[in-house]
Amino acid sequence: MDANIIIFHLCSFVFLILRGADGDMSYSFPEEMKRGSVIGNIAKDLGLQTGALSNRRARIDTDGTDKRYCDINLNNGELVVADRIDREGLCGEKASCVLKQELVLENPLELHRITLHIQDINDNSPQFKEELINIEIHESADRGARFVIEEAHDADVGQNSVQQYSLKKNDNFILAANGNTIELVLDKELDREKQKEINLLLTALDGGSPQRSGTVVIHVTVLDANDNAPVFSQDVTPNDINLLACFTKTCLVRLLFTPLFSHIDQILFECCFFLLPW
Ligand SMILES: [Ca+2]
Ligand SMILES: [Ca+2]
Ligand SMILES: [Ca+2]
Ligand SMILES: [Ca+2]
Repeated sequence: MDANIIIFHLCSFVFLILRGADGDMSYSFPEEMKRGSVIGNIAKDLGLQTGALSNRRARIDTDGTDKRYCDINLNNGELVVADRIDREGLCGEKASCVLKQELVLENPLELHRITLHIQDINDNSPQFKEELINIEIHESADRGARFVIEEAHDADVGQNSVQQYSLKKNDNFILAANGNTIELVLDKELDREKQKEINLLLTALDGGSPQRSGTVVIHVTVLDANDNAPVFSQDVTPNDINLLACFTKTCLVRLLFTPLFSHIDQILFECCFFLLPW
C-alpha cells in the first residue's frame, strides 16, 4: 500500500475517534418509560439537518453484549425508547445505572457514543421476607428487653428504598430502629395469666413519592413463668383440716398393716406417724 494512502487512513482513524469523542451524547431519564417515549433529539444535539440522518443511514448499534434499548426516528431525529428499561433488573442495588449505546452514521463513517443514565422511580414496595413473624417471650422478661426483627427490603434505591418503620400502638411494645437493625422493646411487662398471645402490626415505609409501604404481623406467644403461689378456691376452716388429718391417719394405719410393707418402711412410718401434730 502506498505510504500516502496509509497516512491518509491513519489520519481518518484519528479524525473518527476525535469526532466520536467530541460527539458523545448523554441523556438522563427515568426507568420504565413506555416504548416510543422521547429521550432526546439526536439531530439537534449533533447539529445535523433532519434529512442527513436518513441520507447517512443513521442507526443505533450495541457492542454485541448490550441490548438495544433506544432507536432513532429518522424523520425527526428523535431518540426514543425501544425496549423496557427496568433499573432494578439492569443495575440492582447500584446507586448509579448507566447504559452504553452507539450511534453509527455512514458517508463518512462516524461513531458517537450515547450514554443513558437511568433514574430510579419508586415502582417497588418494601417487603418483609415473611407475612407473619412468630416470637416467644417469657412473661418474666424485664421492661426494656429487646427482640430483633428481620428488616424489610425494597428493590429501589436511595430515597425510594426503606426509610422508616412504624409499629401500631399497643399496650406492651415500642419500636427501636437504628439503620438496618429493627427491635421490639418491651415497654410494659407481660402477664401470661392476663394475655397469652399478642398480635403486633409492623409497617415499613419508603421515602418515594407517592410513598409505598409493606406490613408484617408479629405474633407474640407469652411463655409462662412460675409467678403465682397455689391458692384454695375457698376459705379452709379448722374443721376441714381435722377432717383431712383424720382421713390421712386412717390411710396410714391401713398401709402399716399391709403385708408388703417392709420392716424399714414400718420404722420410718412409725417415726413420721408419731411426729405428726395430731
Ligand atoms: Ca423498575
Ligand atoms: Ca425503581
Ligand atoms: Ca420503593
Ligand atoms: Ca405465670
